[in-house]
Amino acid sequence: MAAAPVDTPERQAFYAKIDKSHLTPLWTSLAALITPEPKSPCRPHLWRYQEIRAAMMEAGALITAREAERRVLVLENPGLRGQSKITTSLYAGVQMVLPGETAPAHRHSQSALRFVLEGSGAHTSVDGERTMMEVGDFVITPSGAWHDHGNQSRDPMLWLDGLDIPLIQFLDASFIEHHSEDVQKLTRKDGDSQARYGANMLPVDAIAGRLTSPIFNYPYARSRDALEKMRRANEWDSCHGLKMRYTNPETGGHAMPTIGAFLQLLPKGFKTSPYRATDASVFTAVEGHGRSRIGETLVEWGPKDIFVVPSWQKVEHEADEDAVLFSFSDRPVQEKLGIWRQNRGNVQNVFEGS
Ligand code: GTQ
Repeated sequence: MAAAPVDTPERQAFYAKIDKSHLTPLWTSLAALITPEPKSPCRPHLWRYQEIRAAMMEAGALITAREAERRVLVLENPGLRGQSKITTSLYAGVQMVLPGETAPAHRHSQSALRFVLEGSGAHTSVDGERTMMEVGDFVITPSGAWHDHGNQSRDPMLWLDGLDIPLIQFLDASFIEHHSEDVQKLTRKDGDSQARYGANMLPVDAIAGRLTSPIFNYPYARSRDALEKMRRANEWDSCHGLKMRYTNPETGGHAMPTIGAFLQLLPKGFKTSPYRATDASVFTAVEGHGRSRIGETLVEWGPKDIFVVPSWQKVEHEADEDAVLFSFSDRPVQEKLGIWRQNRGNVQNVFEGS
């Protein structure tokens, strides 16, 4: 790598002079701008669910879902404090809706996912259809879709929110609109999108043009069952165990254009080979206990704990018992731009990538 040119009094005087014209030399910052490999301020970190939950219960006594609009505690990466980011491109938070509460209808440019952590039978409505949510369900809200959340069950409901807020902020493309009613009108029966798109069939004239999946709840029972059925017949991937991607049935692509989501099974005693990829990932355990080495950091996880693996840091997972991990990342964005890369095992980085 070329060394940065040295500073001389003449050069410094020149930099100071052109600074007034909003000009700056490239040669003093080139090495920091175009790095030989990803260098992120994003750090590995784990949040214990019990700690988040305790804080959330306190928040529940301080503010209603209606007043807050969304009663969420944001998971801020320790390397990115004050920016509402869990990775450089993605936002994550834990949201709580208490029995009887409504989080009022709005729509925005940002795409959102929910992964249910606790509770049963609260609902979210997306573009005129309601879905009941259970632990482990993966629920999406496309860019521009009206959505409101409600809880008519007896227990608090908590879920992990993942949004592309930092990405949309970076692009200066954010819009939000508030509905005239707190609760949008339902125009479709519960289960309608599942019936039309979730049976390995499509409406006859379906056009594969939509960027977001028309299915907006991927129930845990079905995803888990798929992993269970595959476990004996399929070979374990040395880096991932058994890992599946949530898809848009119209295209076979990711469920959303900006956020990819995954569910993986790690059998008891399984230790994955080192793996790294350019998409930083947010993980939460659904079942089981284990640990992950992320670069130099070791995190011990159990159900509902949330942890983050920064871009290009080597990760190895180990499960003490059969474990299921949910994860999400900006992989669809990087794939579309042709910049996504991975290294499997101890293969060294080569420019050709994967
Ligand atoms: O549920 O619509 O965590 O708009 C952040 C922004 C959740 C939501 C968040 C949101 C939502």
